[in-house]
Amino acid sequence: SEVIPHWLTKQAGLAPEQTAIEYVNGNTMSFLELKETSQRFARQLAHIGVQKGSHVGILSNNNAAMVIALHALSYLGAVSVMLNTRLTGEELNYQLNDAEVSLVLTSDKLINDIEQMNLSVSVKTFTEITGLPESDVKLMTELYLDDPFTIIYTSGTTGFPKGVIHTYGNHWWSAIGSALNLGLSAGDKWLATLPIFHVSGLSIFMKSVIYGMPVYLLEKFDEMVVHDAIMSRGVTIVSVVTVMLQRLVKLIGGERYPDAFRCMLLGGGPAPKPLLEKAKARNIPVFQSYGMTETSSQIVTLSPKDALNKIGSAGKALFPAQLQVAHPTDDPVGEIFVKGPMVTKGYFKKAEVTKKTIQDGWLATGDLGYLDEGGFLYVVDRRKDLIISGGENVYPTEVESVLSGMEQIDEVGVVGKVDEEWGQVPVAFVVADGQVTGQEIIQYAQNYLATYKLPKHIYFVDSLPRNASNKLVRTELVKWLERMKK
Ligand code: S0N
Ligand code: AMP
Ligand code: MG
Ligand code: MG
Ligand code: MG
Repeated sequence: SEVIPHWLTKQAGLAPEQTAIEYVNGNTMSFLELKETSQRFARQLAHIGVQKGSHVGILSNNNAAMVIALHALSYLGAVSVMLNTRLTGEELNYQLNDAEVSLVLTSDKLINDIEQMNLSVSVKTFTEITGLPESDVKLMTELYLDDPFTIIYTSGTTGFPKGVIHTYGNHWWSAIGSALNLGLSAGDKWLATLPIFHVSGLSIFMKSVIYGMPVYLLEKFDEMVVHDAIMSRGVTIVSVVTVMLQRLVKLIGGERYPDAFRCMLLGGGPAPKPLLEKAKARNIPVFQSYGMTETSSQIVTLSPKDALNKIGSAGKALFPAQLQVAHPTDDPVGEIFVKGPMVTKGYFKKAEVTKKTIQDGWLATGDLGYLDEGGFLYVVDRRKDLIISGGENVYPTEVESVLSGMEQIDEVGVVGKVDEEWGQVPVAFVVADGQVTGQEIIQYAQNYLATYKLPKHIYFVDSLPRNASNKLVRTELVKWLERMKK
């Protein structure tokens, strides 16, 4: 395995005084401070038994302590399992158990809610850790690019989430590929408002240590604060999902972003053409991209110089990546395959699925698309049945299996419905015994499912469309929805 110096130690040596993290209140933390704080945190974690190979959950909304914990775990050679704070206790326990997590770290803000959840492993706050004595352990001075660093769960078509393993090398090459595309500028400052528990937010902090670049850290998305950061805080790059861009476009009106603001990196799902055109009219330099948890962030990106004539395209594969569309017939549309050093080597403890999904390095994305004559990718459909609501994934089977556990429900089918705000939201078609209301169904489901997965509407029907082998035909449900609109 290739080996590089520990990237934070290296950056703290190259640019000790350089700002690593800047907060909304104006305070900053330098790379040297980040290194020293992370190393101390590592020794404190070691005091309670965290060691090489430990799996530690990080369950927090964006804050600096979470970034410090992440680097601390890398100094111990431990793996960070990044947990989505919108999940219920049920959903979290599934991931904690599957990922073999031995300890969860969280914030002071969340600890009370988390204590109500009955998580199956011990939970400590970042603050508690900083009060512990330091153990005199040897910290990692080098990183082996093939070693695992993070695990992030993503749902499969079967409904059960799978842990995507990212090695140091995956993150390294993702950051390098992005820089070869966007370029690096000495004045760059990347705004982090996307959740760090997603690879969209996490990858910004990997780039930060690898480039020596400051990150302007937001604890929560707020379009006014993002707007202000672009207008007057020297932010040059912002990563967003569609719903965020929508809110920003509404806000900007006649104003013009400063020229130093050079990239609005848009990803995580499809972007409606009218939105891209509006952004264009307001001179917002949108870079549309295509990527997924498995690719450690964007793997295909469209630059603004092509944005005009290639509107709707996600662009071309980043330099160290390859892209193919498999179309066994004359139809140019087919499954998208990607390959490259930023692509995961597999799912944690899921050898079978890994073998099926990644062959000869090529990852079968399950998404459908086509390449134009210039080699630009157009994504036309998502992974089978996947619903994306505001950048969060909802798998119909996951919602269906929860709802069908309700006694009064005989059959259920879930599909995505177009939504002004979120892009898509899940709705459910239910065959019930007549004794249950939509509200009761939602109340029941809340115990098991994150809010964004709850059906926004329940349609009571007499039967569900099924094919000859009695399988639910969701495409037929989508047609029912379309007919109802008329
Ligand atoms: C858009 C966000 C910020 C919306 O959340 P907001 O406004 O903060 O809501 P809250 O105040 O927390 O809650 C209010 C109510 O809204 C519900 N709600 C919240 N989010 C959603 C949602 N997504 N869908 C439906 N409902 C939602 C709450 O539940 C609450 O409801 P009530 O009041 O009933 O309790 C937030 O959703 C957000 O942060 N979304 C983005 C998530 C994300 O990052 N997705 C990307 C994942 N993909 C990847 O990581 C790979 C691609 C990638 O790397 C990438 C992606 C984008 C850009 C760049 C890259 C890259 O390549 O670098
Ligand atoms: P995630 O599992 O959260 O990483 O989500 C990745 C999925 O988002 C991909 O497999 C696609 O289905 C979808 N996606 C990402 N980028 C785009 C895009 N530019 N257009 C359409 N869908 C996208
Ligand atoms: Mg996913
Ligand atoms: Mg997503
Ligand atoms: Mg039942």
